[in-house]
Amino acid sequence: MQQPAHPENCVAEDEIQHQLVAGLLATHAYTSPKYLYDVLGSRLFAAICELPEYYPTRTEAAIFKKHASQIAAAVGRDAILIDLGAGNCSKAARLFPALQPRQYVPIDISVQFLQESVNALRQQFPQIEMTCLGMDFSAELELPSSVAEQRRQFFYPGSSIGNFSPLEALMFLRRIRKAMHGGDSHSGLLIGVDLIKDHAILNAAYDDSLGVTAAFNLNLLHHVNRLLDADFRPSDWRHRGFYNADQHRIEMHLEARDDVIVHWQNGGIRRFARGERIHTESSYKYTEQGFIELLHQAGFGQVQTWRDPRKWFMVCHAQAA
Ligand code: AVI
Repeated sequence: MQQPAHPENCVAEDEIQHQLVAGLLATHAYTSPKYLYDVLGSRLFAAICELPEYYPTRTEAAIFKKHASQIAAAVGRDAILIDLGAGNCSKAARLFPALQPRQYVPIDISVQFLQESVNALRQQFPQIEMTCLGMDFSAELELPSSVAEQRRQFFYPGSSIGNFSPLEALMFLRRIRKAMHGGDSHSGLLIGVDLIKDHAILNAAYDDSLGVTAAFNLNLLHHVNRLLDADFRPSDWRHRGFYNADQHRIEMHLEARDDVIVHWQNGGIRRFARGERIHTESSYKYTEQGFIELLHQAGFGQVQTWRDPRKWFMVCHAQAA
């Protein structure tokens, strides 16, 4: 399962608590989207990907399937395929027959989980060398010498780039570009990007009729309770998920159903008035041109794009400039 990485992953426990408290005490309270992904949160996200309203996963998969040979031509044979946030490695594995990489380098926070996923893949694709790396790639992308420097092709599907602000996204893309070193013309990035579209479609994708996204958002409170020894009650809060057209982003919030007082360790306390919100996630949407411009700013050159017939989602391949 692919999870979005966030710059704050992997920090020490007291740093996590400090960051969480700072967000909860801010005038406009917020939490990092990484707190959506405890064990239950990850399962709920997998369920979201199956929802009729949540189009990105299905649409991206259809683009990869339909344009596999063109995408493979852009990536080139014998690549070192570096999968950022690989999870169970399933998205990359579906591309192996078309891409035929020389080496596959899945990267994720938990190397143990990666090893388990890769063990099965090794049997299926014995000709591909597989090197698992456990690291927080959103904070740094220094790859070990076991990853060849030529023909590095980074893979970042799922529109996870949207969970960064545009400035964070630019910095992240620059880090990827830097990890291509001089950038031979065989180095590149294959990335999935969600596009701006009819607001009703966007709103439904993040506020589905079964309430799975609501459960995913509310579950963050259980996670925060464990991390901070806090006393949030999910029943005091309601899910809000909507498109903010001025900011080009989906916003997810938790909104207090009534006046609520929350306590946490060491005497921490926050009073929320009825209707007050905690901002839990943003998911930025791009235009094709806007994202290509961001890639150029980050130091990428030739860009190729593939979209679905409804133009809801885009897969891009960008070469190192
Ligand atoms: C992981 N990420 C790309 C998802 C998104 O669409 O921004 C997370 C998500 N949040 C609510 N639904 C899905």
